[in-house]
Amino acid sequence: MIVIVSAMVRIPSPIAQCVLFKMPMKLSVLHVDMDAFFAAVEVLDNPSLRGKPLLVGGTGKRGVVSTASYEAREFGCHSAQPMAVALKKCPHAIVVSPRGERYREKSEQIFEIFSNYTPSVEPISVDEAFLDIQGTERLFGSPLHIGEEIKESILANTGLTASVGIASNKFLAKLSSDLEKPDGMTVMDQERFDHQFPGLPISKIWGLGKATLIQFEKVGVRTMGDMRNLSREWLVRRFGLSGEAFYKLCRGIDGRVVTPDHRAKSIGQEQTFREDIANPETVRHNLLGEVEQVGYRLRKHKLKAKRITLKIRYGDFQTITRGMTLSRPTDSTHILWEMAKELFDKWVESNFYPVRLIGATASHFADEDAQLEMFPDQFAEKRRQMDLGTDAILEKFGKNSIRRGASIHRGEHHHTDRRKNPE
Ligand code: TTP
Ligand code: MG
Repeated sequence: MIVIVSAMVRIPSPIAQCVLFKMPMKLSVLHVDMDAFFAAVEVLDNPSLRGKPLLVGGTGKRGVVSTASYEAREFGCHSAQPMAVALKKCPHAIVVSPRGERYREKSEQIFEIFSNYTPSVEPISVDEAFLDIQGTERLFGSPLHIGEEIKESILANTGLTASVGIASNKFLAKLSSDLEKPDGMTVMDQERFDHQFPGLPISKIWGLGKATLIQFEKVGVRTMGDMRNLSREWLVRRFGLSGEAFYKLCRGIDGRVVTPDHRAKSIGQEQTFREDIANPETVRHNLLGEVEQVGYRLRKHKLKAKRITLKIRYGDFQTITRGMTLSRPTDSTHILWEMAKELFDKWVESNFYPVRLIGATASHFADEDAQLEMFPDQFAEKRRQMDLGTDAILEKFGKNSIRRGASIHRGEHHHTDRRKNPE
């Protein structure tokens, strides 16, 4: 306890003063996250599964749970768990293979609905997005009204439920959408922020893993309110840049803005796991799904990227990136995955630690150099056809992803023109 006393904030910093003097919270960001997405789609298409413990995922030896229905979660099953472990916890669970194309179809319907409300939609994954709702009140009414309408529209058009969080920034909006899941609607207004936020466990901080939790527990910090008692200096000394982030987040401060794809300088996709993942295969499985999404979004926006970057966050919030630059821009999933896989495998070989978050980002958009087209890559057309085909039936984590991954792994169609530039 001595540690805490010595770390108490004595003079409020400018940020702490903002909090003390209560800057009004403008409800400008909406976060939507579908409930048990893959499982919910399966139930929709096969109503006899409703109310039953359901695991969607790979059934093979190294099968991984993509998601578990809420009924299966009661037995301790969850995403990114080896299927064998999940079945030990819930032997009577029904296992279903993922059907990526169906999830993509549903995902597109959902994103179509978002775009009716604002052009500023930032996709985070197939079933999740931030919406900037500033300036939409005149057209659509209060933030709460917009949130309710979006939920209703999703249900009416897709038959699925979503959880919505509305707040003054991305961090609070994402945290809020999770508070009343499933079918939740949470507005983090000033009153709720004052009353509920300080008591929330710090595990609600997006990306804060077990190792960091333990470090905080050791100094008696469990809640956001507890964390506020630690000085900025202490947090930075202990956690570096992450400490700076913690200092702000536990005060509900987050400066990140909603960045829609068409304004983005990069297109990325990331996955935060609910617990640290110690099995590299599981992480790789998720990474492949992300790269497929990134490729799909590049092609959708007619963009080609020259650089791919992996983001890896450990359980202690420490984040590293590994990047590679190509000599010519690409929108091919095959090439992006080859790069990503190489970066990933190199990192796994050198120092693998349990992972809390994995992300893939394509950046440095450029036009294809016309001159290079004079020497076409003989496999390019084949890859292009494959991408066009899979765009229609794109799988985030499903069977086709695994097949695609396996074929790439064996080095089929192996031809790339690239310059490596690991960071
Ligand atoms: P999530 O939104 O994280 O989870 P969820 O929608 O299944 O459940 P929740 O109600 O808690 O939001 O992920 C969306 C989908 O992405 C999920 O249905 C399956 C897939 N997925 C994976 O394939 N692997 C993973 O590790 C995670 C977390 C998700
Ligand atoms: Mg979800």
